[in-house]
Amino acid sequence: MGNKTFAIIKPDAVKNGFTGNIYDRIIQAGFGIQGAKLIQMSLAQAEGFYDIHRSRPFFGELTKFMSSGKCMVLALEKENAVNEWRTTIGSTNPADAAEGTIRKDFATSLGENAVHGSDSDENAIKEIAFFFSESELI
Ligand code: IDP
Ligand code: MG
Repeated sequence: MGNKTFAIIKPDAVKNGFTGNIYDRIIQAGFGIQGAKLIQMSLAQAEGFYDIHRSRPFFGELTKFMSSGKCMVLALEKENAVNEWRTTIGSTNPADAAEGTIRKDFATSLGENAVHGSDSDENAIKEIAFFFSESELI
C-alpha cells in the first residue's frame, strides 16, 4: 500500500468559496501536504488528465467543467493514502456520499462534485507527476 495520493479541489468548490474548508478537512484527516498549487487547466490538459474516461458519455462535460475555472491540485501523503482519501471524500455522486464526507458537505452535483481522488497507487504517482515537477514536491 502506497502513502501518496493526488487530489483536486475542483472549480465548483473553489468558486463556491470552499477551498479553505476543504484544505482544513485534509489537515484534520491527518494528511501531509507535499505539494499544493492553484491552477486553471486548459481544455487539452483536462482531456489529458481524464484520458481514461475519453470514451464515456460525460467526457465532454467533465473536461469543459474542469477547465472552466481555478482549481487547487494537491499531492497528499498518509499511510494507505489512496483509500484514506477516497473515504474522506465520499461517493462520486454526492447524493450517495456518507455523512461528514467532503462531497456530502461541499459538492454541487454528480459532475460538479467538489474534489478528485486517485483510484490506485499507480494512478496516484502518474497524476502527481502530471501536475507537479520534482522540485515542487516538498
Ligand atoms: P471519481 O471522481 O469518484 O473517481 P469517476 O467515475 O472516476 O469518479 O469519474 C470522474 C469524474 O467524472 C467524477 O468525479 C465526476 O466529476 C465526473 N462524472 C462521473 N460520472 C458522471 C456522470 O454520469 N455525469 C457527469 N459527470 C460524471
Ligand atoms: Mg476516478
